[in-house]
Amino acid sequence: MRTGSSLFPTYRDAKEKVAKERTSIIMNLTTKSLAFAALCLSAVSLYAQAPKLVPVPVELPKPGYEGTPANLSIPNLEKVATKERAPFLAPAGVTNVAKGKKVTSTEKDPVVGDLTMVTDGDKTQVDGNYVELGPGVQSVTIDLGSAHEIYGILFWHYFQPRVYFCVVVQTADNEAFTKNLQTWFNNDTGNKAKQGAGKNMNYIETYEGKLVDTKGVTARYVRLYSAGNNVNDLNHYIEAEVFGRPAK
Ligand SMILES: [Ca+2]
Repeated sequence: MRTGSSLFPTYRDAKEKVAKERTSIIMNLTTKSLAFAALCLSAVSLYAQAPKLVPVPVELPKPGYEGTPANLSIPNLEKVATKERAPFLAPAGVTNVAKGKKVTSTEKDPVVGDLTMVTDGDKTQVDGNYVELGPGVQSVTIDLGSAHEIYGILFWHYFQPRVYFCVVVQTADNEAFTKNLQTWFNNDTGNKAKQGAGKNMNYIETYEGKLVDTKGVTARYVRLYSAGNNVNDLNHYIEAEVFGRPAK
């Protein structure tokens, strides 16, 4: 049997239930807001931790003899870029750490120029401003003197629009290239340099040089291979730059 006194508690219960539900919704929303705020804060802190990237200080030489030779019939050849290369980004403070560093080579006695020309900072695109290495597979090795974080390797073989073959770019921790050996570019599809068959494309030399991304790898040594070019069997280097900073 229902009485007035039992109706009132039912109404009160209903009111309390609504109030509880409201509180629960508010609590739930507050929890969600707090979670969202925490997420925002962690995103901000992640952003704060991420290194600020800036263009590396590439100083391009004045163009030498540019243009595409008409008789260039080379397989796996990259199209000539129609505009300048985009800025290459790396953490602030990254510079050319190869300048003035010691260079060794499979060519012990270059006929033209000498090995110091690879890192002397002079990349003027003129005849004679290069070291010439003998025919066939040859390499140059740059010793940075200590471990560096390396973001990019930029190099010029020649001042005319030639194609150099079997271009391989490597980094390693030791001079024998047995510790932490990593290959960053390899267009030696026939494995002539015995560094493994590469999948990158042949490219035409320009005043912008070839820039290879090395993703901030830590290494002390940089090695560049080539095996002749489309004009003759010789190898040349105008300059090689290594954009990095001392490893922590
Ligand atoms: Ca030079």
